[in-house]
Amino acid sequence: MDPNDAPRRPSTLPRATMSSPVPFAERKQPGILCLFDVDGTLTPARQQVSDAMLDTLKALREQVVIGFVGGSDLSKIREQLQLPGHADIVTQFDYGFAENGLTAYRMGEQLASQSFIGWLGEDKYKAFVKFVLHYISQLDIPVMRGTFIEFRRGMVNVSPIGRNASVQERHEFEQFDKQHNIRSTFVEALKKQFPDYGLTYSIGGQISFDVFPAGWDKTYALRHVDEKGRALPDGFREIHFFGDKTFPVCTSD
Ligand code: M1P
Repeated sequence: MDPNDAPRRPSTLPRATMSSPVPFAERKQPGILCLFDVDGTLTPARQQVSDAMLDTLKALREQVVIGFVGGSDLSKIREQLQLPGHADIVTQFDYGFAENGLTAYRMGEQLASQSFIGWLGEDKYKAFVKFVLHYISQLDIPVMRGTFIEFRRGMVNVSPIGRNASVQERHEFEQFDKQHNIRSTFVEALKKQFPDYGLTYSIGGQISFDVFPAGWDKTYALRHVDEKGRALPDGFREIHFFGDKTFPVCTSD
């Protein structure tokens, strides 16, 4: 389903919250986990989910175990997936993975996680931030807004135009970037500057790229559901991922 096509129910209309889900082993098709990317998959980029999409997911949840895997932090994902009158998103989905799984929930309970800054260390991070801000200050792009670096638990998100860009400005930057390769050139400069940092750069959205330790991409979320091919702890025999952009990522080493 194209999330743009789905009709929107008025936000004031009260809706029943999700009743308690049946245990994983009692789903109609047990042993199957379906994970969904957020931007461009469950919702248009940075916009709200439709009622039609939530209804579809609710019906799917009767069949299989479902989860979302977003790159953004949980509060941003809530802005997109949480519609008025619905239960909290970490209970509407069996698994909720924000920041690629660095913030993780199973059936509404938070799971243990690591942090980007703990992994990289303050000194290396400071050198990285200084380089990024200097690089952006030298760019000549049509529009610049605010929040050029967003510090998240599991990654940093770098945006040449700034994360405060409006929806219209996002679309324009995306087109500009397609012509001028602003983000891919930026990533190459970072890889050259920090070859030994062990970082991965992922250009997944419209106006930014994510930076995280190698291996901390969306596959990180699988650490919470499966370990080295052995299905732990929930015994999944199939895990399906649905996403709009499934390109190889660029690693600095
Ligand atoms: O889900 C893809 C990306 O979506 C957003 O990117 P942008 O703001 O550039 O459209 C960000 O949340 C990013 O972290 C995420 O990877």
